[in-house]
Amino acid sequence: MIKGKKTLMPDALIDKTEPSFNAEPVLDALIVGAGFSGMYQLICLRDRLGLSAKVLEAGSGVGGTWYWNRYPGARCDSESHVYWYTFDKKLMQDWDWSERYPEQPEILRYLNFVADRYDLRRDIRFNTRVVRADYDAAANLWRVRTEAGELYSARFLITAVGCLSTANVPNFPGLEQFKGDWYHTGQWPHEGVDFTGKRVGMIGTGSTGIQAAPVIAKTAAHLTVFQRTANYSVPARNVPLTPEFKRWIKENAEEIRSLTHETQNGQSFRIETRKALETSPEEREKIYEAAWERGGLQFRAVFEDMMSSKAANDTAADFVRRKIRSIVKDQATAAILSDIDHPYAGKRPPIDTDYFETFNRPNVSLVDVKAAPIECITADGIRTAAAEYPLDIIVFATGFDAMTGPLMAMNIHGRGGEALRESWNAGPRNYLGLQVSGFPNLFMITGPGSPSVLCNMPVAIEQHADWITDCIAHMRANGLDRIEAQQEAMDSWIEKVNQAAAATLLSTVPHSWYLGGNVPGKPRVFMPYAGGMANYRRICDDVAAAGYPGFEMSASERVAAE
Ligand code: N01
Repeated sequence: MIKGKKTLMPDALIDKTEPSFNAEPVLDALIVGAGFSGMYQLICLRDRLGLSAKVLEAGSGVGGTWYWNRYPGARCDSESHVYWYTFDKKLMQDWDWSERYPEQPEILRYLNFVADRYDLRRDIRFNTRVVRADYDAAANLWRVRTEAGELYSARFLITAVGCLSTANVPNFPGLEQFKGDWYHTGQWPHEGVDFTGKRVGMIGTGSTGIQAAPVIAKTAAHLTVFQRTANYSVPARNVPLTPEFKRWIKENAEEIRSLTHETQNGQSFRIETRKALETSPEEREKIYEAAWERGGLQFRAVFEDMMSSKAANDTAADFVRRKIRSIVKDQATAAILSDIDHPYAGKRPPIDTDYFETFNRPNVSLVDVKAAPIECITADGIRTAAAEYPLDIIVFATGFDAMTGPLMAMNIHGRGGEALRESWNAGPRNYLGLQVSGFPNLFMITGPGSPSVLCNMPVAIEQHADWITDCIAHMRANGLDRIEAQQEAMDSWIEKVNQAAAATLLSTVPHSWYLGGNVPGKPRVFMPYAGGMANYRRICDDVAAAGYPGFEMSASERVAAE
């Protein structure tokens, strides 16, 4: 590795000849990101295939999402018994979750446990942010540069950068003059934030804000929630796991794993086959009530037509709105919270612990910034079109430049210097979510064009990392070292992605981050593949079994001569 380069060179000055990049041996694979996906991809490539592989990670530890998102109340919305790796039976037997939904510190402990167990840290370079990646066609290598100016060369470049890792801090005028402290939930300080006695303003009521508000309200002198789009939420009903349930998980780990491979959302519950519109209003009410009591993401699975028929969805939406109005005592606040403009689960549905109940506390108030938008941040707080709110702390629960943001931040350039940013300027395009034409030997884990965020993430991650591993193994077995998605395959896959989105209500919500609606100027394109994880797995398996049609594989001269 070349050390000591603290500044980045202008492109024209970069020596792209192999020797200057080769102070460290050329790697078989370079993986970017040490969260769930990068860690597993390292295990696959290094330990399963015996390749030279390294991971570059911007953080100082493993964990990805769970390393960065340390905000109060951060907890996974998937249940713990499906939110883990399943590639190693023994690993599943050796780890115990403590609660129905694992909390951020526990997930981080789990990922550190995995890193220790498989001795991953020796091949992860921490505090290392990738700032540019170029495909060098002559050498058939990826040349990767870090913020510190280090250079890496690798045959395969694999992005494991997560979908929700580029913080979206809205460009409100005046933030720099705010005298208090401000934080984005996705870049939370490791030492935590003490809200005791403080006037806190929180902007954003997505899954994050809905988790954070009840916890912040417990210690803050006052919490003001700034809501732009009202949101649904269903109780999580988190509980400690009983010894019996823990035993049940161990005894049924394999069956649970199989089930998560069969379902379209990678969860261990199936979507019911009954239809809301064919169920009597009384029966429907009972079903919703039972799902509300049970809590969690299953609420969305109680009727088959909930996500495809607006009329069916209206019955769920109406039920949740009535619940909000029955929980929140102040009717003006209840009206703002329940004035929801999109179908239930049309945006990622949050689940919560006492979110709506929090608005009954005397130290919590709600501000409708749809009615009176935020105009600026002042030295003392937040000013909307209607009033100024004095604050000591502002929490931005304002989400992420989702899915494409982390990839764009890597500044990737493919064959002929083509920038990914340019090639995706009208929205992401790829084949199977895995590869982009013009970017040979670049694989993306759970990026756009794959089920990704519409699926329980560890299930989607293991499927992608396994597929990429099998693909590279196939290439090596056949003396091939170059793979690139073909343009026609990409075009027809994107058509399928669009068709799948159009068949659901997911694509009807203009402000959803699924289609970039939360970031000003971002192309409005529905990004994940909504055709279901089990279907997607079958499609990917079929492609592999048929010898990878849609991908062009070849041997560079060096490999051909070997
Ligand atoms: O972000 P979001 P998030 N002025 O984009 C508002 C995952 N996750 O961090 O809807 C005022 O959903 C914005 O308003 P609007 C999960 O996949 C998982 O909450 O754009 N408000 C919205 O209310 C989730 O979906 C878990 O009108 C502004 C909020 O900020 C994803 O992460 C837990 C604004 C952003 O909501 C992202 O969730 C938490 C502005 N200028 C999150 N800009 C677990 O499973 C934005 N907003 C544990």
